Amino acid sequence: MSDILKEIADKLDSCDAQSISGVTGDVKEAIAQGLTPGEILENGLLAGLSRVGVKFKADEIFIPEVLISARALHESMDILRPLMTQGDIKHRGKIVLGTVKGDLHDIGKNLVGIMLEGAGLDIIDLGTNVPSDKFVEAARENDPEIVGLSALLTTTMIEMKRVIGAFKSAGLNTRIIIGGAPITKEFADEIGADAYGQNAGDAVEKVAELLAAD
Ligand code: B12
Repeated sequence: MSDILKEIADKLDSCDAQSISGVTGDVKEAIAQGLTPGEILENGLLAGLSRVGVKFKADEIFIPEVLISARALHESMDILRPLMTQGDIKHRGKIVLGTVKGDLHDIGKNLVGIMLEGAGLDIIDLGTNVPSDKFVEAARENDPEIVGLSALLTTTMIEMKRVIGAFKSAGLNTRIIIGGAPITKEFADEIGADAYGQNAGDAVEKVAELLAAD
C-alpha cells in the first residue's frame, strides 16, 4: 500500500485530535499523487475507521474518540465528493435517503449518497434519526423513484419495517432499498423491502436495477 494511504489510515486510527488534524492535508496530497478517490476512501479512510471500530468494540476507546475520527472522515469526504460526482452526469431519478429513527450513524449513508449522486441520482438527504412519517412526508413532497433506509444498530433495524408499513398505509408504492452493517438480504426480504445493498457500490447497482424495472 502507498505510504500516504498508510499515513491516512494510521492518523484516523490514532483518534488523537492533534494527529488527526493532518488527515485532510494527506487526502489532498494523495490526490496530488494521482491516487483515485476510491483508493483513498477504501484503503486509507475506511481502513483506518475499521480499526477504530475494532477498538471501540473492545472498549479501548469511547464515543468522543470515535467522533474525532468520524469528523475527520466527514471533512475528507467533503474533499473527495466533488471528484466522485464530477463529469457530465445524466439525470436518472431521485432518491430520498435517511438513517432510521433512533440511529445516529451516517457515515455509510453519506457514502451511499455520494456514490448515487455520482451515478446520476438527485439526493434528498433527510439526515439521521428519521421517523417513518418524515420519510412518507418527503416522498409525498418530492415524488422520488426510490427511498433508501440506513441502520447500523440491531435495535433500530426494526424501524425499517415500520417505514415500509407507513408507506403501505399511506398508499405509496415507492421502491424501498435498505442497507447498513447489520442488514442482510434475508432481513430485507422478510420485511418486504424491494432491495438490499451491501455497500455503496452495490447500492449503485441495485438502484440501477430498480430504476430499470420501473
Ligand atoms: C462511527 C461509529 C459511531 C459514531 C457515529 C458517527 C457518525 N456520524 O456516523 C458514534 C460515536 C456517534 C457512534 C455511536 C454509537 N454506536 Co457506533 N459505531 C461506529 C463504527 C465504529 C463505524 C460505523 C461506520 O461508520 N462504518 C463505516 C461505514 C462506511 O460503513 P457502514 O455504515 O456499514 O455503511 C456501508 C454499508 O453498511 C452500506 N450502507 C449503509 N447504509 C446504507 C443505506 C442503504 C440504502 C444502502 C443500500 C447501503 C447502506 O453501504 C455503506 C458504504 O459501503 C461502528 C463499528 C463498525 N465496524 O461498523 C460502531 C457501531 C455501529 N456502533 C455501535 C454502538 C453500540 C453505538 C452506540 C449504541 C454506543 C453507545 N454505547 O452509546 C452509539 C449509538 C448512537 C445512536 N443512537 O445511533 C455498535 C452497534 C452494535 C449493534 N449490533 O447494534 C457498533 C457495530 C460498534 C460495536 N461493534 O460495538 N458510533
